[in-house]
Amino acid sequence: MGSSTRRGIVVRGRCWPYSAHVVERLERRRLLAVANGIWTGAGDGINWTSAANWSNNVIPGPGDDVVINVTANPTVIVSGTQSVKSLTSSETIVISGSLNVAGAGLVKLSVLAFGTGGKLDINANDILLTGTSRATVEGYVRTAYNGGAWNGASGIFSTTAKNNAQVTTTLGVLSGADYKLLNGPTFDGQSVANTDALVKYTYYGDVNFDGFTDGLDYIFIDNGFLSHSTGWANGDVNYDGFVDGLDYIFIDNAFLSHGPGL
Ligand SMILES: [Ca+2]
Ligand SMILES: [Ca+2]
Ligand SMILES: [Ca+2]
Repeated sequence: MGSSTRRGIVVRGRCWPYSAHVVERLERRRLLAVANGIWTGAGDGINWTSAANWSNNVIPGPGDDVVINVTANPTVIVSGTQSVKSLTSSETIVISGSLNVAGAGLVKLSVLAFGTGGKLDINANDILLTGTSRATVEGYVRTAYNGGAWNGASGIFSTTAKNNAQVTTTLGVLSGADYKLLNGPTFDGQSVANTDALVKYTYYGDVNFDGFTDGLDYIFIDNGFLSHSTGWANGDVNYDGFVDGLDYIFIDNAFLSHGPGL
């Protein structure tokens, strides 16, 4: 009932009836226009491996820019072997499997945690974490780095650094407060809060995160050595808790290589 009114589009004085088929095709095209990799949480709302949690009901792959940001504040569990192009999340992420960031671009995270054997491989990318402390993040890198072998049981990895035959690059960790003091308010184009933690793929010894290892870094490192300090900011670039001759071997090697800015 009520459908007797003729519906259509008036063109040149003639009313052309709608084609239900055309409308259906347009709607389908609109749905397909949503990219893969957008978290909807429409499945179980928690598991990365539940396709129904993702746009188009597709678990994202190495060509997809992943964005996890919903009104609810779920803890998203990553399991299995996953690879994405880029990763941005405002929600808590717990990695129990392995997650590889295959593309180029800043990884933006809030709270990051690892289950047993969980691995995040950022290759040559950087990370900005808004909900995880510098000390916790440094622990993740230390565990993965495992004295330079990059074969730790879990944590934040860089396969790019591992495969660097010159052993000039690694992952550095700074607090937002230290970074801002040295470089100003933005990191890879994103504004930084004092409580943020930053991870940078850079040269051994680039303790100020400007992408080079140079005399300015040596001022900080020498000071760290003389004051028996620790942490990346003070020159403990191999994360063993000391600034000592072993760090200087890595740092001098990177300094002498004069690689391009990172
Ligand atoms: Ca949320
Ligand atoms: Ca530097
Ligand atoms: Ca050290």
